Amino acid sequence: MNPFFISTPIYYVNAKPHLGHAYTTIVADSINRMHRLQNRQTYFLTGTDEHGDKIVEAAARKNQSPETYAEKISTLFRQIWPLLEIENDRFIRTTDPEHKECVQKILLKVYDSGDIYFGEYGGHYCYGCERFYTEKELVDGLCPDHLEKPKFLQEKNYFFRMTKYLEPLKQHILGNPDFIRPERYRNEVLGMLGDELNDLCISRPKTRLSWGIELPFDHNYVTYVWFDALINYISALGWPDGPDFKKYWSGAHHLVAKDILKPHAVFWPTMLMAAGVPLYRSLRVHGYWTIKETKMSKSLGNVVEPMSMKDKYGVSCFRYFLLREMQFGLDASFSEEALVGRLNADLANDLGNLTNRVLAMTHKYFKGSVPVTGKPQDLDRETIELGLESFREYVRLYENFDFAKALARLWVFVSHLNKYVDQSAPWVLFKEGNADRLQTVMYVLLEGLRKIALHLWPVMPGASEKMLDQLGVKFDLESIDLAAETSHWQGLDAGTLVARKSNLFPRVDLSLDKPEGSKESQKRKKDNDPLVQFEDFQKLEIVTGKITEVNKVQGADKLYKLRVEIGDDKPRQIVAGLADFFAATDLEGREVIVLANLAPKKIRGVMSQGMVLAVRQGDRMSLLKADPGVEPGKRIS
Ligand code: ME8
Repeated sequence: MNPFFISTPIYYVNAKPHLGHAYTTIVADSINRMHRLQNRQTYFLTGTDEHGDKIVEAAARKNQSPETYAEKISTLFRQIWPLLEIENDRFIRTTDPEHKECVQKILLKVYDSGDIYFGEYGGHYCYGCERFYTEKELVDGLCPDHLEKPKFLQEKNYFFRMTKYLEPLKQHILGNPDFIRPERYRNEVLGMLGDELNDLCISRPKTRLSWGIELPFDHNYVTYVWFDALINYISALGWPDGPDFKKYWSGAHHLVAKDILKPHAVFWPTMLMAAGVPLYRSLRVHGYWTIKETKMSKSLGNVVEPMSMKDKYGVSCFRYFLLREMQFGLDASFSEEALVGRLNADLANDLGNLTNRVLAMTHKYFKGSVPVTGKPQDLDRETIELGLESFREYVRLYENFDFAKALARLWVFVSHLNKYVDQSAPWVLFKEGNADRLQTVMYVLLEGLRKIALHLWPVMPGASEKMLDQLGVKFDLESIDLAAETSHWQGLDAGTLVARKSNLFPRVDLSLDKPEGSKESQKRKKDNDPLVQFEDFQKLEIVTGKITEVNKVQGADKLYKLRVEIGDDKPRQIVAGLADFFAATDLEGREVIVLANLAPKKIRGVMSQGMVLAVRQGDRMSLLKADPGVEPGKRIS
């Protein structure tokens, strides 16, 4: 069996980890564990991307050097992953000396072969994405991801002859259907290759940016951040001669979200071709976690903190929800209600109750000891067959990155076992003294639970190991034979002692779970109180602003799309119902008051990031503003 290599993107260190980063890293951990469970040799790589404009800007905002800032945020990522039961083999940083050396080696190789040349280029540069956009890629003149107007830059730079490799790349994609998955992203990339793509600008003059890896052939330039970052996937393995590179690279799978499809599906494979390195095996692309239909992202400020979810609901439940809720490849919406819904239905009700009932019956009928199985009847045989088939399908779907479908398939069996308890009614068998049948039924149930717990290890390792422990089994990775587990119904030894009960997945009630008088119930009371507490008011970020641009929103007569400066370097785009009251020219240059931390929302397809405060009297609208001379960005207190 080929060794398995899985990587996540290396995350920018311009902000702390959020749920989107946690999702990708949990998926990587979980698919890696599925391979570990089958005793394959595996390598799981994650890390941080630390060079570039973004990091310099974020560090400057905190009055820190890029080195200090990068170190601080990178440490946060490294500390959080183990708490989410993520077990990576290596955490790479683009500031690691071996990585820098590797990037320079590749640059020199490609330069020497004539695929890097010096030229002049002008283009629309988005600092958020750290890349140039063509006119065609912009939406209403803005970067589609950051909703900001890119800056037009013209300068002399080094270019990678990417266009030379586009046709070979297309042929590779056509000849290898699994190279980019799911299918929709493969088609998207084939579409990109049909468009006119240019050579890739791979340097930045040091006069503009010095926080990067110096070009080995020109000391006045540093490497473009993507050319630096993508190489982490092989520098971590010790390219070209390292034993890990030799062992793992042919089984390399990259995991990313759709935001960075192009760098991974076009830049990276063409870079590998130019450097004479074989291509990775497959690219697996997932969709976005959204909040109320808007992408969760640090630049929009609507992120969910993974640690608060873990602290509130437990790591197992959090991991289960992420893997069960998102259909891999499509967007999924995050809400605590949905998380609690899954926790209660799937974990507390279906699996938790079943485990509790079976453990309690084992104690009642057999003093807690696993019975010897009797002769199976039709109902037992059907159950066993369905179970084995469910486990096989589950593993197949899981290995295909279809996590939600895999878990749904496993839960068909969990639900079946719940029915099986009712149909075979062990309490009646006990009353009737039907010992042989009772032993068979209880063995089918206990062995079913053991197999379920084992198969859940990639999803929730901690809970899986505890559940096995409750069934009297010590989890031992080395001794597991998953192929055997899915072909026969044996494993639990008769006489094994099981726990009295299992409370792994307690129910959660979002509204009534906290008793009267508790801190939480007092908070609930406060939340319903019509009077606003001071700390609630403090949450509102109300600031002075200035309207700098006004445009109509297509198909909505009452709405304007405003560009509002609020002091920081990022102007806001706000959709406001002001068109009935003001001509566009009346609004341009007006000073206003803005609620700046309103959750971003799409209005008529246009993203709105705040609210302009106004007073309406009859058919007159008046805009609030501060006294003359107050600059944009001052907070109202
Ligand atoms: O792009 N939903 O780093 P980054 C799902 N440094 N996943 C999300 C997400 C969301 N709302 N938001 C972020 C970079 N992610 C580069 C990568 S790789 C050589 C260099 C996850 O910090 C997802 O995996 O912006 C996405 O691709 C990644 O974070 C982007 O992380």
